[in-house]
Amino acid sequence: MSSDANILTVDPVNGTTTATTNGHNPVKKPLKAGTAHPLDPLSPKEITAVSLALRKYTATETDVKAVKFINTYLLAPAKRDVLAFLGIPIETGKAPEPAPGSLPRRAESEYIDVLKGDAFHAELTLLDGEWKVDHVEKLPEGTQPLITLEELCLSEEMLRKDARVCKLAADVGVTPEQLHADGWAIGMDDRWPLKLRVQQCLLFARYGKDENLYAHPMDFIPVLDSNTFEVLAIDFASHRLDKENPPSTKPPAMGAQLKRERIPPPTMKHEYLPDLLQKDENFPGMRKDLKPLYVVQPEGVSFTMRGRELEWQKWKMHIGFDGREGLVLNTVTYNDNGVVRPIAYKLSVAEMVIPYADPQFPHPRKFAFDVGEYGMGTVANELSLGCDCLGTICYLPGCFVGHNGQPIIIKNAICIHEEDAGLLWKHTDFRPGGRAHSVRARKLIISMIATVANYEYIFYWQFYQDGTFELEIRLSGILNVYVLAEGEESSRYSTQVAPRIDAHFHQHLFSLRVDPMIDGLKNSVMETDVVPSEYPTGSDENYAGNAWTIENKIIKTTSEGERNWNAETDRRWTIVNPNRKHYASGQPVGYRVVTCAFPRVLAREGSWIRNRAPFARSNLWVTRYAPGRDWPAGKYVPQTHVAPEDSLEGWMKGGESIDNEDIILFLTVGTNHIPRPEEWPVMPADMFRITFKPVSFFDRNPSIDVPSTQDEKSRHAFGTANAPVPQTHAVGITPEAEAVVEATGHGAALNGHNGTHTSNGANGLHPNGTNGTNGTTVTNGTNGTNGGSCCH
Ligand SMILES: [Cu+2]
Repeated sequence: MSSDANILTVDPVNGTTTATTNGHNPVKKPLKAGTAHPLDPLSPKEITAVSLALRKYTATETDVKAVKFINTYLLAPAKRDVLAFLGIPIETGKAPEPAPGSLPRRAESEYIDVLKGDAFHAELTLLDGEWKVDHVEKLPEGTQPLITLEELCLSEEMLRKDARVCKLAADVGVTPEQLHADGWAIGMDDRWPLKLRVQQCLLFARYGKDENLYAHPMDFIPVLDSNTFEVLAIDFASHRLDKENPPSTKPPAMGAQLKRERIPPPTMKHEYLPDLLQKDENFPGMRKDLKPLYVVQPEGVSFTMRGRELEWQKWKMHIGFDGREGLVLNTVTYNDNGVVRPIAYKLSVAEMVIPYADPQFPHPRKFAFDVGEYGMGTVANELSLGCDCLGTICYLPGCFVGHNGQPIIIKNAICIHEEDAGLLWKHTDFRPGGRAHSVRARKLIISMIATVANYEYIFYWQFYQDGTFELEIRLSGILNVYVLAEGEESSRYSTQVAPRIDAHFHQHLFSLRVDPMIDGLKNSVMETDVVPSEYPTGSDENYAGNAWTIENKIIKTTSEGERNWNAETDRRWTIVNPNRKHYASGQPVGYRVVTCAFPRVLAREGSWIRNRAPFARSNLWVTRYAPGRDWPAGKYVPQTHVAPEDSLEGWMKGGESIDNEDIILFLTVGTNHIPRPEEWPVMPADMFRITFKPVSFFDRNPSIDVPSTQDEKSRHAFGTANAPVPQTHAVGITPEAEAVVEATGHGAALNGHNGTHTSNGANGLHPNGTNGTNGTTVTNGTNGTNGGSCCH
């Protein structure tokens, strides 16, 4: 931990915020204890109380004998009530609606009768300090709420006790203790009635403590009942050594056995933990040439927290959390010189699906919905100070319900901190004597990391001083792999990343739900194509042929609300408020979606994946907001065969107006992942961003008022302004090598140290010469930023 660490923490039970220096001495009392925001997630105490109320209800009103709780979460008050309660106007410039005296505190819960397998949904209200059950609904047969982390973990334990599984493992030299299972949703498999709650278990062997078990994939995949943990089937993928008789990709009938040889797991180790790596005699050792790099904020952070409400650089928002979506942002507003301007009511990753490409049974069952099947919040990491985020950190807790009804608390589920973000803007007047001015950017990052079995998803919501905000998603962790037999080659659908370790191609398709309120609730979406002029070269309208322009189109109804990106026309979408126009551009105020991360599902029409995840077929969906329109693939996702009517496709029907209405957007973003050997045994993070940029929203550059301050801690790397050193240092040349360079004179000749290099010329006319930053006497021009402030 840095000695300068100044830590803000939130009491995971009461939600109060405290600040400490060095993690020990309180320097500030809670900003406001137990600050009540109507979208605050259920506290651990509330989750306990809800469970208790439901236990009482089932004991007295029903014949259910034993339940396991699956998910308990806030049932949010109506949108307009929340805005009125918070004093946020539903139209910029107008007074907020009259605040309700109080808002009901309500909760939803799903639980399962473990004896009969029935699933229930309940709604409760807090009345006079006590949770009352409003109603309980038995869900239609076959409806399965989230698969829980506990169910996934229990699968491993139960498989080790199954004689058939142990025998199959022993046949390839794996003991029960070495057997490890990653529980997955079943995806699709018609061999069992939907009422059974089923999971498939991808198996791996682990031969030593903490070692990388994914290096030892096993060849069989048991299917389990998640309530009774009975092993229902054991599936094998065929292997392709017999090229004359390639196996069918059709799933086998129940009980059918494939004619195939067993494949023992590869035993070669592929470690990533340093202590285990060091045991490998071929490992050259950890790098030793990295010097410390600290992120230090000696005066503390520039943001304030009031409960879970954050304010930073004119931005204000509420940071929510639930077991299903994990990190969510609510009621995002921007204070534009005293005018509170609503931007978004809610921002969240509402769904995602990871379809794998290999058609050979049982691999097509791999298309996990990591939000709707597992819950991104339930697998959120306990973040570690000085490791996951650097600098001065505020953590927020997350909480969800366990099978027993008790809360499971992640103390540091969400990290909030600031980072330098490079240059915000700069201009140099290139004329002799002209001034240079540079302003550095700061970003505020609100992050969460979720581990879904082998993968890590790292979510960064980032806010900037120029009114931009974005979601950056990083993908790390370990590739999902299957075993190859000796001599078996990868198929067309995978990469052999290490001997006999086959990583299937797959997609990561996220559904980003945006509930906008750009200067108010009434918004539209404008589609813009960038196109060449329709007038030919040589024509009166376009003689030189240079003309190009934009074509704007407002998406009017849900019939045209399903849109796709077009790289050729550099298509972009802007969420606009048609009721407010920019004073100069005449365009409606808006926020534009900027990203190239627009893959679409590659599975064919009629595929299992497309039927269950229609959202993945298109990049943008715009529909009307209505309470409950939260889950693009449906509220209950596990074991669906098609997305239910109450999901995104259903909400697009009827041709409702989405122009100047309260709308929501679902953006399908992500990556096509073709595994590389360099992503083995652990993936360097892949990354993409979805950026929301103000367009005609602010009168001018809203960051014009960001001060330019010279960082007092910045230093010359290898000398001082008065004692310049050869730039050979800057490229990491060792002193010994440098001596050689100087002796030959090449260093001086190459880098202009002698003042003769033209690009660093002393006449001050070359742009590089006019604004040098290294403070040396010769290599700078006449008006550089050297040695002074960033502003001259
Ligand atoms: Cu991937």
